[in-house]
Amino acid sequence: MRCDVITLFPEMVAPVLESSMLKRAREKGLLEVRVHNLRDYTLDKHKVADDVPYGGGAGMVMKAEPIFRAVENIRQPYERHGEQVRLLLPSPQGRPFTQEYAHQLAADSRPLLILCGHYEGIDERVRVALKPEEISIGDYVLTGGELAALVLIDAAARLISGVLGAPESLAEESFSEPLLEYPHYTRPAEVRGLSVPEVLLSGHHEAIRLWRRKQALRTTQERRPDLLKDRELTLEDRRLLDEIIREGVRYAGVCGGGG
Ligand code: 4GX
Repeated sequence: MRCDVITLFPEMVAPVLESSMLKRAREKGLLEVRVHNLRDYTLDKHKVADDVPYGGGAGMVMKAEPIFRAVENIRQPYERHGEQVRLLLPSPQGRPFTQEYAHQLAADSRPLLILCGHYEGIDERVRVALKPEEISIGDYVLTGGELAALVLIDAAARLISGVLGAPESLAEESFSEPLLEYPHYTRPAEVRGLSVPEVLLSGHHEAIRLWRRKQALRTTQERRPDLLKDRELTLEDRRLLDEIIREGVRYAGVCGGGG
């Protein structure tokens, strides 16, 4: 996966790419990300990349010309090799980002070029001329597109074969399925008087599989019933869900949390 990021704040992006799994993916050559400072594409001596909005009002708008120059300069070497780039623009007005969308980005052979808007946004003429694919990572407002760009890169990169340790951790994970995760435990067997469910220490693989399946179904039923609605259930899942319903609600769900 190849990715170029255009931003006025490269320092917001670079450290995340130099940590954890994304760092390792880059070291393995599975992920290539280059961060470009939009200021480098300005032409005036003060390197101005934003300006006040026509018509007045609060905030600043990113100027069109530096963005055009950045996109053209970054695209050029790819196009000389006969490659099209996929231009992405994180924005609350974009198409909602989902796990399926992440798969689609990961599977695309084209390099991704992510344009990060900051402040109030970008001059509308950039949208008109370059027709970027607008993506929203959720219905809330960020200070800029940088964190959203990192979300896109992170979610897509981990789907590339070889980025995660074991391939099965991808196959059985939530949202590919889509079920929420079952609870995880690691050593010691008791901490602060809290123990690990007996079945996980039993070594009975089938009993463990069923327990995990049931927990995943329980959490999904309680917190995200929308994920189970209109879904074909196997006989096994149906039976586990019946048990769960008979046992009653154990987790207060979103009502008891921040919601
Ligand atoms: N999911 N923001 C982008 C500035 C902006 C506005 C319009 C381009 C066009 C966001 C989100 C998000 C805040 C990033 C506004 N840039 N991005 N920024 N939610 O809130 O993706």
